[in-house]
Amino acid sequence: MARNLYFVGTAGSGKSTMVYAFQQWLNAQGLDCVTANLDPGAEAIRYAPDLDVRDYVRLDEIMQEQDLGPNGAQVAAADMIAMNAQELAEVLETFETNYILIDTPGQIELFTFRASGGVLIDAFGREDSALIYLSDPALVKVPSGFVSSVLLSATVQFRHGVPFLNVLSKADILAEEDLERVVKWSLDPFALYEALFTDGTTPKTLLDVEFLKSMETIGVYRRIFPVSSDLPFGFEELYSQVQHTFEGGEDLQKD
Ligand SMILES: Nc1nc2c(ncn2[C@@H]2O[C@H](COP(=O)(O)OP(=O)(O)OP(=O)(O)O)[C@@H](O)[C@H]2O)c(=O)[nH]1
Ligand SMILES: [Mg+2]
Repeated sequence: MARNLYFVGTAGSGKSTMVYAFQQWLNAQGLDCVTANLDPGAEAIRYAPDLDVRDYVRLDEIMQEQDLGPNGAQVAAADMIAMNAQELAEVLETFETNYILIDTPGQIELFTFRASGGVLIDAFGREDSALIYLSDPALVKVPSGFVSSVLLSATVQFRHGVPFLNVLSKADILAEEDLERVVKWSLDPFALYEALFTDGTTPKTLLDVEFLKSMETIGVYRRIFPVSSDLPFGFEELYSQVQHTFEGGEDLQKD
């Protein structure tokens, strides 16, 4: 049974590039995988998707036919894709492979807040699924952004309820010391609390280390694994975390 890896993250966080780069990396290790594009609005993608939702639903056509703007059309498209979930699942079942790398729509709310995300996860096999959440360096390099990203990832975890990995995307654009700081924040809520305090932009009422610790307790505050699709680096660690996730269950992912 193939394992489904969903690449999820805010717009432009590097999902499509990571699907491409991770496929290259897996193939270079002699490991087989297929790719699936669930973004009907994708324009140029570097990998050649083995399953492409654009063959079923076209964003430009929906915009024209239903007289919608790009966001309204994305919402309509998400619902239409859900109607095709069974057919898409049957296509995926024809591949004999170990991993299916699944690229999700640009805006995270489409996959997270519309019903279609869960419908697709169910159709493709929920028990064989994991989410790879991409944190964007532009957001997480400052402490307030880091907390926002944790909260957003918690939203995704609550919504989908499948095993979860936290990746720092585009890690090559951060200076070494910034990278180390972000990783440290992901390991130590006290370090993050201190940084929030020093930064001074967070309202006092929100500065509460117990709040950060409680996110750690319930398991939504996770270690972040830096990955660069450009250089590339971090894929070996990502792959080993993916294996832990499936072999060791949820607990192994916590730090
Ligand atoms: N430096 C650097 N840039 C990257 C990396 N990965 C992606 N990018 C750049 O980030 C931008 C967005 O990348 P995409 O892969 O399209 O991101 P996405 O999340 O699929 O974007 P949408 O689907 O449009 O939301 C592009 O300009 C990429 O070249 C990386 O590892 N390093
Ligand atoms: Mg994309």
